[in-house]
Amino acid sequence: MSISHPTACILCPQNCGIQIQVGDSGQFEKIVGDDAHPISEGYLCQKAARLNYYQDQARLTAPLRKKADGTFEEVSWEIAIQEIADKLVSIRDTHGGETIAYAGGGGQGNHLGGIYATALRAACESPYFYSALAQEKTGNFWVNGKLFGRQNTNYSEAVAEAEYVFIIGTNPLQSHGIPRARKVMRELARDPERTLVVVDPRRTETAKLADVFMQVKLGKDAFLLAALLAVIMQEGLEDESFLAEKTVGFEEVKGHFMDISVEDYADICGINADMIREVARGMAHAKTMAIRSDLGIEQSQNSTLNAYLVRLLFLVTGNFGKEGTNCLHTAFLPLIGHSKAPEEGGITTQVTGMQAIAKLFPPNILPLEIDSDHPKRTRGLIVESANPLSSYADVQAQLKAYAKLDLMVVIDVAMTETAQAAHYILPASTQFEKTEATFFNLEFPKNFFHLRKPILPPLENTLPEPEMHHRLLTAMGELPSSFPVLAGLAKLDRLAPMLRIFPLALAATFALRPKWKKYAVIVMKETLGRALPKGTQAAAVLWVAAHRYAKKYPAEVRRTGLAGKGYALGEALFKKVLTSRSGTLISIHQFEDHWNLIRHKDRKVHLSIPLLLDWLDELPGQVAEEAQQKKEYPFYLIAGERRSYNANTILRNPEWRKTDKEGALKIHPEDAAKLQIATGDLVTCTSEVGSIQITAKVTDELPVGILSMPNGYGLSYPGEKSPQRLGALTNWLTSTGNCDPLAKTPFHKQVAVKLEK
Ligand SMILES: Nc1nc2c(c(=O)[nH]1)N[C@H]1C(S)=C(S)[C@@H](COP(=O)(O)OP(=O)(O)OC[C@H]3O[C@@H](n4cnc5c(=O)[nH]c(N)nc54)[C@H](O)[C@@H]3O)O[C@H]1N2
Ligand SMILES: Nc1nc2c(c(=O)[nH]1)N[C@H]1C(S)=C(S)[C@@H](COP(=O)(O)OP(=O)(O)OC[C@H]3O[C@@H](n4cnc5c(=O)[nH]c(N)nc54)[C@H](O)[C@@H]3O)O[C@H]1N2
Ligand code: SF4
Ligand SMILES: [Mo]
Repeated sequence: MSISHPTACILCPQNCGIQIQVGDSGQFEKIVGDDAHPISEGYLCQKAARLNYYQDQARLTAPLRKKADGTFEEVSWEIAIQEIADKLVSIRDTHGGETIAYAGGGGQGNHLGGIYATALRAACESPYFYSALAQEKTGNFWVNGKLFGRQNTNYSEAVAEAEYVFIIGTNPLQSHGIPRARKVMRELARDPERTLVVVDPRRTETAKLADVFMQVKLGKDAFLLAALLAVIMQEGLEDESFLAEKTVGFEEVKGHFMDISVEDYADICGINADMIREVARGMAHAKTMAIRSDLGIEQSQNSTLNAYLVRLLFLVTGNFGKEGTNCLHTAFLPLIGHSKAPEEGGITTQVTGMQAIAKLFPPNILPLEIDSDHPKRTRGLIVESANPLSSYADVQAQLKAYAKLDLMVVIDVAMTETAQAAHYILPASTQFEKTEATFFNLEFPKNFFHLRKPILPPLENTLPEPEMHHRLLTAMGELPSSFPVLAGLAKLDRLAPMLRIFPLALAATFALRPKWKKYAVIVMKETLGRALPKGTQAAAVLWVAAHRYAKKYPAEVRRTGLAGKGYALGEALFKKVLTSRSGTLISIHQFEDHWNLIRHKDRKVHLSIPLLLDWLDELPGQVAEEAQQKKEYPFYLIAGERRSYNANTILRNPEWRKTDKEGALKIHPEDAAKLQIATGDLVTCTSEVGSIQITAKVTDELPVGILSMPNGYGLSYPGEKSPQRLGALTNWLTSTGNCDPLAKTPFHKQVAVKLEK
């Protein structure tokens, strides 16, 4: 008999609630939307139905160790863990923890492993955490730090409610990015009282719904955004009372926009000046406006400046912290932190001197940190739940660098491109075989959290990541394998939580063993975690999260229907998170409290960022520079388009795709005619660093001179005779140097290439 289990889709950051009907032999029989999920409310896209290709994929079934001839041999967990631990200790004690780096920490559905990995990083004394977020969002985080006071302030966007919606560099009809995206976007498009503006160089599915489609020239968004702001300020359309009450520094900002020629900037970004004026006025006069942006302006020219200009647009028009606008939100467990600038003592990397932003380091510098003669070059690399050799820039540079590592460990569920390069591979249980959660709960005024329970037993010989991290710490001599006394007290504590036996015992333990404090997550998992319902051990960290959150936002937590004060409220929230199978609301905020989320002491937005205002002033110079660049690579490739059948590199079996099996390269009919290319032809696409073969598709959805291909294709998967590989890997073409000067986020949407039939 099959049973239906509530869980979540793990294919994009929306993590829609789903119900999976599991058959007797563990097969996924049916997947439907879960109406009880507090945010997705039963919504799904077509990808969720294909999750069986994740659960039933060719798995890693044993720890693997690389032999001298480059092939792998199976070893026991004991051997793998002890050898990895010994090597980590040896690198740390010989060269220093700064020569060890960690990359990954979770994908679209799994962030609990990354939390437990903080203990492993502490044991390695490694300050370097490379994250996929630092190849898209760190420019945003840096700007948020300046405007709102901390880099870990982040905002939501009320696309579902706003009267005027400005979508730039994102295609929610395919990539989602907001809850129930297709439904919300179609309702918005149908409503005659509301306006949808879409900015994209490509006529996307979302652009087709727009009231105003601004087909911007690739990478020229900064000119468009600056022109919109110039119209608003030159026509005096800014929200004066909002600016006076809630912000400082407007006069200084304004000075940089008053002399901008809207006509000139309109020419450069390829959009009619009248259209720019109409949209600027529309934004300023709308009762409520929300802006949603994503990779299209993050992974292209001027990305950190773009982040600033987008925020100025909603701030200058007063569309912030109110219903139907952009609002800061709280975090149950934060995805990111706040990093000090280097001049304030913030840490930097050894070889390239890169600063941390939001506690993260950018993948684009990783090959340079390894492939160097510097005495403190990176020598040990742990990759967990990420696939850099397909998702980070410049595969060749990475391959060359990884070959120089003294130790490379990959933790994954499948034999990935990156795992192939490792010395050791550790097989993880899938996200349906363990307790998991993401920290992508980024909503305001209602915020939620979804703890997912395992719905299948773990595949034999695989382990959840928290268990691997504990075993590594034990083998490194940092922690015992169990904590019987504290675990016993944790069991008692669960019988009568209000006696606070566990927190007192935990504090006493750390007083006695101060060294264990930095491994607190593991200690909790092995004590409190063991007292939780079977299979939910890794939820132990949520106990801390629940208490912290309830202490910080008591009124907001109580509005969800929970009773109690202080510690009791924390316990109630923990219990609710632990027992709600479809996810639960954790807070309901009031708009007047929004301003407490600003982290500047004066609770105001600090509008002026001199470095970015200088960058803005220098924009026109870019045009002259580009004109001089040689035309060896006449096309710009958008290297990584979200389509119906891609989901980063989570699904490896190409059979999961119902359409677009080879991930076609889109090309404009004029360009195709010139090169005598027809749909279905195999073409060679070459950049400065590499070359791929890919199937062409002729379409006028792109402008002349621009090509587009999907991300997440070209992964190797075991076939009947040999590994099959359908489609091409974008990152053979991308280089590490083509990136934002400040955040080092790659310009994947703007790769110069040439094309041959
Ligand atoms: N189907 C699917 N959905 C996904 C994912 C997936 O792999 N597949 N991945 C998830 C992840 S990790 C992320 S980060 C999000 C990303 O979500 P999005 O950012 O929405 O996705 P993309 O398609 O990469 O890029 C968005 C748009 O930017 C446009 N663009 C390219 N260059 C420019 C430019 O210079 N200016 C402007 N204004 N636009 C430009 C592209 O044409 C594209 O329509 O999607 C998530 N959702
Ligand atoms: N050229 C180009 N490159 C891009 C992009 C682009 O648009 N263009 N997009 C970028 C973006 S926005 C992102 S977010 C990154 C994403 O790139 P990555 O961070 O590398 O993420 P995923 O592709 O999601 O890889 C997740 C890995 O986790 C593994 N996995 C799945 N479940 C588990 C589990 O439970 N435990 C463990 N240990 N492993 C598991 C999968 O097998 C897979 O190997 O790609 C980036 N790369
Ligand atoms: S891939 Fe589709 S179903 Fe899955 S979380 Fe994203 S929007 Fe929801
Ligand atoms: Mo992403």
